[in-house]
Amino acid sequence: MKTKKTVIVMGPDGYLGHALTLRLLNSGYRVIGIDDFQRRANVKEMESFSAVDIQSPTERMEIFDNIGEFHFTDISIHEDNLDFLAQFNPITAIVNLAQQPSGPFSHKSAQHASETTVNNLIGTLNVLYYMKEYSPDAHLIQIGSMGEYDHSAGTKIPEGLFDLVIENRVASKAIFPRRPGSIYHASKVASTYYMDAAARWWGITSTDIMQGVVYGNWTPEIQKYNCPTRLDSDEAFGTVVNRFIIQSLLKKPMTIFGEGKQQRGYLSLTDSIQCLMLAIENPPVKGEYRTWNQLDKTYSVNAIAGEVSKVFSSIGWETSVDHIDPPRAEKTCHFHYDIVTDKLKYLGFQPTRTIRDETKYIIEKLLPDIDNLYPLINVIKPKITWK
Ligand code: USQ
Repeated sequence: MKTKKTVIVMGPDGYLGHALTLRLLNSGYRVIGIDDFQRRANVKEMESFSAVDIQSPTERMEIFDNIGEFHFTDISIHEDNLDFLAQFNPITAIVNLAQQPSGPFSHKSAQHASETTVNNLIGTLNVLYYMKEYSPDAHLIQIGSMGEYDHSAGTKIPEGLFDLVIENRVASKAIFPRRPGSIYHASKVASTYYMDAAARWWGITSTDIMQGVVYGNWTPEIQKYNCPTRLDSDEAFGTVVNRFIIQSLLKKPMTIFGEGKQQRGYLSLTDSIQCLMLAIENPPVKGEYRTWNQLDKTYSVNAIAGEVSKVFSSIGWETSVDHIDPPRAEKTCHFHYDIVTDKLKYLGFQPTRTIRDETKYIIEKLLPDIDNLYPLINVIKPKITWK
């Protein structure tokens, strides 16, 4: 019998981790999950909840077990020893999604800043040391962020590495300059340097993904197994498209920060998982630190509000917008935003779902029980600021 390939998913209870676990199990991989359920606790701390009902951890495990081979351990990657993972060697890939993913949450207080830093950085270091000692042939895949770069730099942004030219001399490939927009993004920048160093020092193979903002809730496996991933809409864990959909369902104006002309790269949930699978199935050369930019299209926040409102108009539902004082330290005017995304194109990435597709899907899913959403009115207005 052919042995199944093994992938360690760190964070299988999170927004991306849950959807990735379903896809891997459905594709015949053996999946080893590690999670401390921090995302559930942090959303509770924001006095919020997932707009889409999600199963309990136990129910999710049962579903995973029924699809394929899934092993789970309830530990924190930044606090606990990972040596036990060696029993699952040979490991094809380790996907580290066990990270605190929110800029606003990291700016809630000094304690949140420090917890985000410890969680994300010590987590990455622990994984790298584990790999060095026990699984040197595995491939680490880590979600970095497009926000590691200066969004408003005004230059074309290459895929992480570029030819640095100073006084007509070309340096060997340099990491493109970083200028993180939050404490959270700064933790991602530091992880980038650790991963690059681990390739040079210990020959660790890795892919560091500079991902844009993810939206939506649909994947074919979520539909097939009726096992949704979470959909947050609070200021910390709700990304902008998802927030605008919920705000419009609640008949509240979409909260555009400032002028709303700031651009970002966006991609749907299922397309983010498609890219992660491409990373797993196409590892870099052994010992290489690889990095790429992961997004489908760039939009301004105003354009996103436009996309969401078009879908609502098509069902006769009125929407509105409110330009509010920007809570973050970011430019909200127009700037040149040009991101190279050649590597994923080369691997065959084909975006499949648009903002309109996901808006339509979420409306259909949530409309029948819309009354359940009303408490989310309390988490619309941003309270955390960078100031
Ligand atoms: N925005 C609004 N109104 C809102 C919420 C957000 O105008 O109610 C704007 C923000 O100012 C920003 C854009 O929408 O310009 C995106 O914000 P977001 O909250 O959807 O996403 P962000 O904080 O940038 O972070 C998300 C993920 C993070 C990931 C990042 C990729 O939470 O994990 O790293 O997207 S990127 O934005 O490219 O850095």
